[in-house]
Amino acid sequence: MKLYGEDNPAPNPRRVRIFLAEKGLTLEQERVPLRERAHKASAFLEKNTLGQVPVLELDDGSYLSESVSICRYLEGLHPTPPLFGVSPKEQAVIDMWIRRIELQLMMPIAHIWRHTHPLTASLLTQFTDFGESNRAHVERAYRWLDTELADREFIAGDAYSMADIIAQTTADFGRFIGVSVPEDCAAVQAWLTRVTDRPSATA
Ligand SMILES: N[C@@H](CCC(=O)N[C@@H](CS)C(=O)NCC(=O)O)C(=O)O
Repeated sequence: MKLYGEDNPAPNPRRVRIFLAEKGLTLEQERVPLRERAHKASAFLEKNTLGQVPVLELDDGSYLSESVSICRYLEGLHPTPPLFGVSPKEQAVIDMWIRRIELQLMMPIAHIWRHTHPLTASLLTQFTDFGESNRAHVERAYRWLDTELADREFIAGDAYSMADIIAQTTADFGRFIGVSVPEDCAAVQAWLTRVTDRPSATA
């Protein structure tokens, strides 16, 4: 197997690297430099027609994209420690939180990135008012998450899971583009410190 990705701050390839670190796994890796548009070259589009990283090349020569799907596949091969839950309820709750973080937090942060940031200005027509309007969505999402995290250690419950990886990579990317967790969201700040203290956070 071989993992195609990009260095930080790209959040989606980092999800898989943190997952691998939590599992104690290593994979052959190849960098796809996004600034050089290597992800849109025909050789890479053969691996993922969307031209996005990460992509996992399987031993049978086929390719898997979507960071969560790649991690689910690796979880199937290496179930311990479980990061997608074990019981049907644990699995559903973690899945719910992955979707909630992606839709409530990652999406507005992505809109701010795409529609206001100088690094993406040449890639699309930016609607800066729309981009800016998403700052309020991010703040609302963090305040909601703060109430959710008031009485538990991790995003989906008492155990660290893939939902924490999604939220951590999202929060760190948000900070990179200048959208940080509000200072007074104490529970989110404490959770972020907890996940940042894990050795996997350096991935
Ligand atoms: N839903 C995909 C998103 C992948 C994605 O957007 N990756 C970014 C890098 S963090 C990328 O390749 N962007 C280039 C593009 O979308 O053209 C996943 O979870 O893997």
